[in-house]
This record gives sequence, C-alpha cells and structure tokens, in this order.
Amino acid sequence: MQKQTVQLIGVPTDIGAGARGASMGPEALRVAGLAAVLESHDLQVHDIGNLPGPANPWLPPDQGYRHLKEVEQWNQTLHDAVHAALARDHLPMVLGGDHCLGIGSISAVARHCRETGKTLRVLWLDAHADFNTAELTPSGNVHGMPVAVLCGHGPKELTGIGGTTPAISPSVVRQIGIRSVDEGEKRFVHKHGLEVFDMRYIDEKGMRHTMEQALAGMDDNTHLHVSFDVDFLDPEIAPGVGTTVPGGPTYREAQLCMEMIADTGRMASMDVMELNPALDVRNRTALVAVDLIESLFGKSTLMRKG
Ligand code: B3U
Ligand code: MN
Ligand code: MN
Repeated sequence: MQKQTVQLIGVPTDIGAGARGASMGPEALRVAGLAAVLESHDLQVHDIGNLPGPANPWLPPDQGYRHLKEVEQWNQTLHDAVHAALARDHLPMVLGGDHCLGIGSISAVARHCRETGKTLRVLWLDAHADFNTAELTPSGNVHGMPVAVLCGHGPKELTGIGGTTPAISPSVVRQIGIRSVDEGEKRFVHKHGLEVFDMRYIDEKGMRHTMEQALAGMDDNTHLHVSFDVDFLDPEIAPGVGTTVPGGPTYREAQLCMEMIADTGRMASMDVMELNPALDVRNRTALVAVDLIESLFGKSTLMRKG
C-alpha cells in the first residue's frame, strides 16, 4: 500500500489575532520536529513551505473587522492550497497562523466534500467558540469569527471563499473544550444550535464520553477535519498562545481526545492554530502540540487490540 502523504502548509500570519506572534507558529512547529515525528509513523511528509500574503498593518477595527482585506487574501490563498492538496489525495495539515485561517482551510475541505460526495464532520478544539460577528465581537479580531463565517454569518468577502455560501451547516460542527464565550456570542451559538461540549461537560462526563458523543454518527464516508486551536489546552501545559484561558484539558485529557480521534481512522485534514512562539517558553507549547499531533496519527504506548 502507498504511504499516506501529509502536506504541511505553513501560513505565517497573525492577521486575525489580538496579539502579534502567531505568524511564527509554522516555524516553531517545524523546529519542534513535526516532520520527523510524522515520518516515524510511516507517513510521507511533503512540506510545501510557507504561503505568501500581506503584512499585518496592525490597525483598529473598521466597520467591525480588523484587516478584512488582508484576512480575505490570506484565506483565499490558503483555500486554494488546501483544495489542491486534497485533490492530490494528500492530508493537508495547516500550520497557523491565527484561527481566522479556519475559514480558508475548512471552506476548501467543505468544497472537496461536495465534489466527492463525502460527509463532513468538523471537530473544533478550542477554548473559544469563535462564533462572533461584526455586531457581536468585542475586539474586531477575525480569529473570533471563523465558525460564524463558515456558517454564512459574516462579510461576503469571507463567506463566499469556498464558492458556496454557507460553506458548512452548524450541524457538522462539534466544539470541544470551550470555556470563553462572549455574551452576545452565547445567544448566537444557542440560536444556531451549535453542538458544544464545554469544560463543564468534560468535567462532569469525562473526556471519554465527550469524545464518544462528538464522534458519534460517523461512517466510512465521513471526512473528519480537526481544527486544533492550541489554546484548547490548559495554559499550564500550553502557555504559548495569545489568549490563554484557565481550566482547559490536561495533558492526559488532551492525549485521550487525540487518541480517540486516531482510532476512528477518518481524519483527512487538520489545522494547528494560534501557537504563538513570542509568548512561549523554550518552544514548550510547540513540543506539546507536536506530541499531541503524534497521538492523532496513532502513537500509542502498547499495541492496541483490534
Ligand atoms: N471571543 C473573543 C476572544 C477570542 C476568540 N478567539 C480568540 N480570542 N483566540 C473575541 O475577540 O472574539
Ligand atoms: Mn480559535
Ligand atoms: Mn481559542
């Protein structure tokens, strides 16, 4: 059998973030040994390097958005790269960059699923719901809006990137680890029926039950996309992100989460977002992220029984 190829797509920008530095995320993940770890799991790694895009002008919001034009440009370029990777049967792994890039990445995955008749499931691992709009956002930062944009709520420059608006229905999304949602955003999440497994749910039911629920209903035709915002993790183990929120999954909970995703064998694309090396300590957060990605690709302590 031919080896699966993972295509690393670096997207060095902090264009949608509230703190500078996520632009250095792709390089920090490479320095943490990402390619070698994947190769050790019998995967072929094709690192296409970093995509080009506009500089961050670092301006205040304009009509509810910061840097809308630049956000559009980065996401259009990323959309094209992810779509091309999927067309080659590669597994695109987007190395962010801030989480506004989920727009380009997931709109391309959704388009690929429409073209190939696959059913999409998106796991959104994050401390935040990222379901703000221009009216609801407290910051104007587009990294707080990608899920809303993908569901068709946002400026047409962004909602139309994948060719069809909306790119996805809220019913394909499962959010895990959520513990910071803005007031208006909460109502909007509720109104659109997003399935959210927040930290209270994980505390009460445990990560195992949570993941069983989040992964339920998938079958051989499912394309599973994992959008991993590194601030999903507790800041104790992952300090290198722009917006830390206490009370996140521990190392052990996060490992189990990744292992249960690996067990499905259905993950066909993913994002690693919001890693901010400027705020990290000796690349610790990048190393933790790489370690968790290894579990996503099947690292286990012992041989698993079938
Ligand atoms: N909900 C806040 C904060 C935020 C969202 N995503 C991140 N931070 N990383 C906002 O600005 O929309
Ligand atoms: Mn996010
Ligand atoms: Mn987040």
